Amino acid sequence: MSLFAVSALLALLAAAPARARELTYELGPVRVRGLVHSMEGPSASLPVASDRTEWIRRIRIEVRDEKDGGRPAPRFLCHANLIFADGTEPGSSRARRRAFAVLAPGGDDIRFPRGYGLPMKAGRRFVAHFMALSHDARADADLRARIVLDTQEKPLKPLVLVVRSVFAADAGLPRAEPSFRRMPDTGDKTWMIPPGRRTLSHAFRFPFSGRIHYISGHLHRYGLWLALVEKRSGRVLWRSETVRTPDGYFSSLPPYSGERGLRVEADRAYVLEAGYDNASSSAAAAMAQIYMYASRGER
Ligand SMILES: [Cu+2]
Repeated sequence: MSLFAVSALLALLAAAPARARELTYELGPVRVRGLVHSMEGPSASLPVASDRTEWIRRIRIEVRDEKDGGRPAPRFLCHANLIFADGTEPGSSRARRRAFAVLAPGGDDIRFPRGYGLPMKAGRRFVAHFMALSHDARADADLRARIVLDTQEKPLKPLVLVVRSVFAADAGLPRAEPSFRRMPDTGDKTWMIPPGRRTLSHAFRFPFSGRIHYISGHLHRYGLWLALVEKRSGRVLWRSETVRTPDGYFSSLPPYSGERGLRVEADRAYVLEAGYDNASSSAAAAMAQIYMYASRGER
């Protein structure tokens, strides 16, 4: 082998391990006119299958308004999900569908800590889904969403998404209407919060022991904070205060990201807590959700 061949091979080996690439999914356009409530907006779905086994290191979404010269319009994001499809088409049986990544207002760019990622097996089918909303009665937008995945072939430690929500029953509040009449499985995750301050909570058991390496969350307008608490000891594992955007309509929750992670035990109870202060004089539709990306079995 010539010296040139050896150095070419070495260069190839140095480049080969990661084999990073960017995957882009274009969704839309969807049309938004006037007020559109959360979870009731127009949506777009795209069935996808990965052509190789790879690992997602970062997920982000860009929402643009074609009527506004293609300018970024993140205020129209309700949510975007990557959902394992397992043979079902968008809109058909939901029984085996499970989101493995969720992007929500203020949490539209997920970067996992070094060494961790979401596995995507070659040939596994999933759906990229985007839903719009509008807090603006004068809105008139044609929206396109671009979901971008940064991936690599070199294996990372796998993360599993665990989602938990405060339900209307937990909060002792009526569920939002007319939302969700057609989505009975998710219906009572949106409820009507009366004026004033209150703390809402939902107790749950973590489905496995391991470490949480990334947390994002979702609150509606008037949301103040979100926290993950160990029920018995009252120890706060994570708490994030909302940062209000200038328009005051949605607020972002700074995420948690850590290589060390937060230890969780399968046999232990945890509580999702959310603080709200409805400053208006009438009840408002609200939600509280946490998206925990955890590695199973890590001590
Ligand atoms: Cu919501």
